[in-house]
Amino acid sequence: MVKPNVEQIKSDSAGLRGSIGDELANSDRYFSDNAEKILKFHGIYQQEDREARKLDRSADHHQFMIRTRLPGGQLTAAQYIAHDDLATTYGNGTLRITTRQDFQFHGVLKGELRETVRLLNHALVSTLGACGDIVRNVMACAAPTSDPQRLAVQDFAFQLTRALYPVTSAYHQIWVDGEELIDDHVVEDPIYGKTYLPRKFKIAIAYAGDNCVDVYTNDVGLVAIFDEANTLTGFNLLVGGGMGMTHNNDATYARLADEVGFITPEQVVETVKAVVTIHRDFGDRENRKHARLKYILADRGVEWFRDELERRVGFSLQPLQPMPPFFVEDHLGWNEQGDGLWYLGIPVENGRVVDRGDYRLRSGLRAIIERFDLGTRLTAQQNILLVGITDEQRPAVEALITEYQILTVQDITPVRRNAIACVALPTCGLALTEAERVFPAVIDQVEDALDDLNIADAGITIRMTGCPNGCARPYVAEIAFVGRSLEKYTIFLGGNPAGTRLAKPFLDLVHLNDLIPTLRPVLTYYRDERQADESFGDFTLRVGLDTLRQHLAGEGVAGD
Ligand code: SRM
Ligand code: SF4
Repeated sequence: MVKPNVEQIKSDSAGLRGSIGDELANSDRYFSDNAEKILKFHGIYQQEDREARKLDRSADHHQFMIRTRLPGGQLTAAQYIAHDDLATTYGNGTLRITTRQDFQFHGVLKGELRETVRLLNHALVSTLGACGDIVRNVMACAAPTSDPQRLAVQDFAFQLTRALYPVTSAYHQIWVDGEELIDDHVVEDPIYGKTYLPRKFKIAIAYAGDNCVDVYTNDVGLVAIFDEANTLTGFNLLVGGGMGMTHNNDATYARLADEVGFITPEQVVETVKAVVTIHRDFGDRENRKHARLKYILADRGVEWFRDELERRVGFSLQPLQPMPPFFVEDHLGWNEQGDGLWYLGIPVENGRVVDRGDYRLRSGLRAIIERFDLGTRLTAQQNILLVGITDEQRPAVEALITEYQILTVQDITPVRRNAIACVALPTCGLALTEAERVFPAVIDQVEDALDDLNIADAGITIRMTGCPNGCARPYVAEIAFVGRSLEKYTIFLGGNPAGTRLAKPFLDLVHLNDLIPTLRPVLTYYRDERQADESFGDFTLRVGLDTLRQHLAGEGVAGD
């Protein structure tokens, strides 16, 4: 059978309807290939529990992942509680904070999809556009602030979401109203047209100096620039970042966004819309592996891109404004909001909100949020911020943290604090190896090694993914373990703590059990030879990966 062509399926979908409505009504536990592709635009992925399938191939293991779309990672207390309720009723009893500040439910069955999405919408949470060839969740620094200039920056996450939201009545008809689908309602989307974008499109907004959203890894990055009086003057526009690549395919690669120019706050929405239309019009619709905006920048060059953008918006971009060096502020611990209130950033290992034994993170978060009616923010490092806490509430919040044995930032090492892993097995259909489930034990080993070497305070950024698609943005980490084949990983080294430099492949096909033993001599070398305040990533770059390889082979400086 000929594989369905995604472009044709999108075009035939009548404004993202496809056959979803009809197929929801049948008794199958899964959707057809064509419907599955359109379902993604509604924030829903058809998956299988790959472990259960391995154990019993005769049974049907279809289940669904639902991703909610939360601009800037912001949720009210009621929205958080709605997520938490649904994780129990229809999910697998956990909530997963994603690397783009969203929540995911796993393990939802087909017959439960409509009710889950309907209840989310009742809580004013949408899943439309969380996945698919469209603008995804717009990221922004999650830290609450009362500074109007900084609030204005965060508000662009909402303005851009609204401006780039798909125009379709299908979503409400299918999931919320449950009406019969009437094709007369089809309106062609003014930005996306009938075929939407050639591929996904990602936007992030950062404050100059704080790269907590990994701004250079996005299709569009906006870096807010303030003048000496702390007034927002505009944004440096970055275009063409992306992480996804395929092993053994040099035509695919991770790329950092180019710095294209400076725009005023009034020009932001129009400019980003125009960038989206350039992707729409020039993106590769033949080869999905070459369809991201980054390849347009790489193939045609930044000068071409700037000209095309200026032609579309009708004004010239200003020269890039100077920016202070980036660092990453993860917003964990107790912090002042500036309005007399506090926010508390709580680390969530790999974003999995779950109760495990005495560590009752999920129950504890719910208890705190419910009792004090606290808003929440999800961060791009997969952590959660509880916001709007008064001086008087602080002791009671801390008592609940202790009661539920929730780990705070004081309880974890710098290396665990900076660690991120993607979901991978058992739900991700593309995973070649484990990530989230094995990563805590890998970090245990790193902690032991750093402790032995007396450098326990080294907050090396380490990320792991189950395949090269890059969902935990591994290629900007100082150390990355990227799933390669059964239990084996490619090790990348050389990103920096600020997330503004790409790591390079160091060793290939290293077994999970050998990752840290293999790197231990490099860590020892780092301890012995690093310069004052030199990060691990900078050290690997200075020394060079070839020297480090020779070192490992016993040809260079003696190891441990
Ligand atoms: Fe991702 C596909 C999970 C952030 C690059 N990603 C997937 C799928 C949907 C697998 C699939 O297509 O069947 C994964 C679902 C796993 C599961 O069971 O839940 C998945 N991606 C995730 C999340 C949940 C990882 C996490 O641990 O948090 C993140 C959800 C973000 C969100 O809320 O929207 C997630 N994915 C990313 C990022 C990071 C980012 O956006 O900042 C990237 C790299 C940046 C980029 O896009 O270049 C990323 N995901 C990919 C790719 C490679 C795209 C490419 O250009 O090659 C795929 C595969 C694809 O699209 O074909 C992918
Ligand atoms: Fe799945 Fe690969 Fe993304 Fe991990 S990086 S969630 S394995 S697609």
